Amino acid sequence: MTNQYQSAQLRELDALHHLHPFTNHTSLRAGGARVIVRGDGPYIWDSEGARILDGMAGLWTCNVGYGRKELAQAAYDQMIELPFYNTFFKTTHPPVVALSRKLAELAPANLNQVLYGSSGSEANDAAIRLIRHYWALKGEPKRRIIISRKSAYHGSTIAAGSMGGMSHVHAHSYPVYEGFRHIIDPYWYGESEDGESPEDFGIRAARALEDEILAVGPENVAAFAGEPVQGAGGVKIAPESYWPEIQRIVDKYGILLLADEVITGFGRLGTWFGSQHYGIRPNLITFAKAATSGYLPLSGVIVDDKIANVLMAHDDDFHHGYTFAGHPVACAVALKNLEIMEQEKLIARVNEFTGPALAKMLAKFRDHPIVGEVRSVGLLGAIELVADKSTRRRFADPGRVGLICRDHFFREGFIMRAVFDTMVTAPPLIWTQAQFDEAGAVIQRALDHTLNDVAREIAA
Ligand code: PXG
Repeated sequence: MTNQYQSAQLRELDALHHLHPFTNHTSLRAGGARVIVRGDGPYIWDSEGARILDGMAGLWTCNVGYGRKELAQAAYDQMIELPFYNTFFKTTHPPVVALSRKLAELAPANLNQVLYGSSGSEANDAAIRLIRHYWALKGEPKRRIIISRKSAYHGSTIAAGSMGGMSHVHAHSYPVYEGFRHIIDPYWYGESEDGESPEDFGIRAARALEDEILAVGPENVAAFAGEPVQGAGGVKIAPESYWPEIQRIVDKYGILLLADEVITGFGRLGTWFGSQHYGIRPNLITFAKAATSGYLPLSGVIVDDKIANVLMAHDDDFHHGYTFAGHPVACAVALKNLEIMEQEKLIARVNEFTGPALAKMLAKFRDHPIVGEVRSVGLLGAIELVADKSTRRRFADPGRVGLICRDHFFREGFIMRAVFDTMVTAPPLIWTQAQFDEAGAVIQRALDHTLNDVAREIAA
């Protein structure tokens, strides 16, 4: 059915009828989209027959790789059994019960209840409402402010976009909702002062939370929200000192902690949740993407007993919910996906093999003339492109050189994302040494080509 059109026709019809997310439609219309037709393991294929190594796991999502027949079978079986029923009005079904039980087992000990959605944005909207509802039920309705960080990405709905810290998202179409504040992100390479160690900077970046709490009045603050590692913001990995200090401040003022694990959930940092990697004790965890490895949309917010108990003690509805919350087919696929991760020990493999292999592959580029820094944690990695290594001076017109580099990756049959001039990668958890070698060779050539393109701008 979907193969009824030829490549050129697909591109033309796509430009005529399809509005893409986060896309410059002028340039899309001029150049046309790349048509992806198939995936298998770590590779995808485009409509011209080119094989592409996917260094982004779809979009931080397809952790078990493409073409898993077991996931298709799980969806098929569930569709035959019960394709859909809602979970409103005191109904439930076996897949949602089994998945909730499983998530409670995998999440930190005191997080035991799951509220579902279909996207990360929805999960964060639900979390925002739950956080404010919790404080209202506790008799502290003034506690409405949620503090998050600059360059955070929490989704595209108006509330999740407001909680996010991306100014270009804020700039489009709506004023930021009131009740959100954004503090400095823990981005040592970009934000630290001359000679400031990562550990000192981590403490300073975390103390910005305390400053903000005091500035707005602790009695008005509901929660702090953060991604354990900022993903779309540029794989910004906080120094080791950061999260313990954030936790100390959260505890001191008794505010809630929301860990947005839409990217870091399900193994990416070598633990089921990134909070476990950093020893963070969140009250709420939002997840999406890799819960099903992207085979079907499913998201949710897992809440701790403290929040659940307050909800249960209140004899009224929480007026919130999505038709597809706990969709049976998505839940069945998520369960099978988690089973695959366990059977193939993919999380242990992040610690023992894939994570170290990524770090080793990136380390080779540390001395490249346009590379300012490489960094990684688990299976999240970044390469900073700079005009001057010694001063960390950026190229003029941020994002321009990142796109040049990304296009070289593309031409070489490799996908890595450009966040301005930071090249980021999030490989699936199934890469073998062969894929790390292939990626390493492509990155070397692409960096060399990029250097060639911008040679005149490089510091001698
Ligand atoms: N939180 C985080 C941490 C995310 O990374 C969302 C929430 C929103 O999820 P949904 O399912 O509503 O998209 C995300 C999504 C990119 C990119 O360019 C990243 C995301 C989405 C689209 C593009 O890196 N992350």
